[in-house]
Amino acid sequence: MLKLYGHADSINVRKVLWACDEVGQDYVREDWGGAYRSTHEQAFRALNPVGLVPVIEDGGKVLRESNTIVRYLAAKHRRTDLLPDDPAARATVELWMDWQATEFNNAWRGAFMGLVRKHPDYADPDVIRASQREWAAMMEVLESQLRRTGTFAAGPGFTVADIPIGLSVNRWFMTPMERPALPAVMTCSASARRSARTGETAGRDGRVRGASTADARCTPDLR
Ligand SMILES: N[C@@H](CCC(=O)N[C@@H](CS)C(=O)NCC(=O)O)C(=O)O
Repeated sequence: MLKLYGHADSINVRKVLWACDEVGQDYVREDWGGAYRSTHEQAFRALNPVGLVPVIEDGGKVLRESNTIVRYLAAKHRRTDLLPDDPAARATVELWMDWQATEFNNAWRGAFMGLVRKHPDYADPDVIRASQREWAAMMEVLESQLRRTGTFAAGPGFTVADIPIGLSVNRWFMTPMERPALPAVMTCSASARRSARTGETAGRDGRVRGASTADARCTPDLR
């Protein structure tokens, strides 16, 4: 059984929960990080010297980095619809995941930490405003891409790229701030939310999705 280390309030842990659901991977999860067991504990550092969640242990293999874990799960379950074999198609999926992990993720940190988590290190209104501007610019990039593809980040079908990007978009809508109108993002996420609620996009193997995973996909990500 795959073991997932990390608390479910973490966006990066939620990526793994969502991916497990997509591929029908059973797992057990332990709360680490955040308000739970400290990732400074030696037991955790032995698994991940970087000290961040999520970490998984699967068949004796230990892996860290949420996007890597998401790709691992798709590959392990031979879900070439989620992560294509064709090098060019695969690279397109990966480039959107890399963009999420680097540019997109870094843009929203100041606004999210300041406005939602109320973290004292991000209390400066100038830092928050600068982050909001960068975040909006990244959302414009996504808006243009979604206009081109119709619905999903890397093309016409759902792929693993939509997991990190979908969760980041969730934060955009849930953060209390002014937002420019982004019609394609709005339409795509509305239909994704509807699908997630009725279980249309996941559980293709007929598996009933657990409440924890539905939570990972649908609830306001504001803790
Ligand atoms: N690049 C890493 C980032 C992981 C990360 O930043 N994790 C945060 C939670 S979202 C963390 O472990 N923070 C320390 C803690 O929660 O104690 C990944 O994608 O897995």
